[in-house]
Amino acid sequence: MTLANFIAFQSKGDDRGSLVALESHKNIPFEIKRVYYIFDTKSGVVRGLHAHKDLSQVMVCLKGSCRVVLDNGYIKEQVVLDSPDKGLLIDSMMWREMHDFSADCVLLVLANEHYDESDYIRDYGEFLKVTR
Ligand code: T46
Repeated sequence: MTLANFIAFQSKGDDRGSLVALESHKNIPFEIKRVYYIFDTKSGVVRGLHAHKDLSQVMVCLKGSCRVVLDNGYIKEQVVLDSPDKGLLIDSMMWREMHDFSADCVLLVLANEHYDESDYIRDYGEFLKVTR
C-alpha cells in the first residue's frame, strides 16, 4: 500500500517551452474551489503538521523542491516534490508535513473546498485517536 497518490500531468511542450493545464474532473479528480500557493518559505521551516477532516487537495511543486511526509495514522511515507508535471493527491484524514523547502520553492495547492479552519486537525494525538 502506498500513501503517495501521484497524478502525471501532460506537458504541452514545444520549442517555446512547456505548458500544463489543470482542469476539474479531468486531470484533477474534483471540482476546484480554491487555489493557493506557498513560496518564500524560510530555511528549516516545517509547514503543514495537520490533517483535514473532509478535504481533498492536489499539491504541485511549480519550482524548486520540498519533501512531503504523509501519515495515515498507521504508516508514514515521504516523497520529494520537484516537478511541475506531477501532482500529489492528498485526501481527507491524512496527516501531512512539508519539509526541506528549497529557497526557490513555489508549491501550488488545489482544493475541493473553501478555506475552513474547523476542518483542520492540528493535534497529532487527536488525529491518532480519530484514525485508530
Ligand atoms: C494544507 C497545506 C498543504 C487562509 O486564509 N486561506 C487558505 O486557503 C489557507 C490554506 C490558509 N489561510 C491562512 C491560515 C493561516 O493564517 O494562511 C495562514 C497559513 O496557513 P497554514 O498555517 O494552515 O499553512 P500550512 O502551509 O501549514 O498548510 C497549508 C494549508 O493550510 C493546508 O490545508 O494542506 O498547506
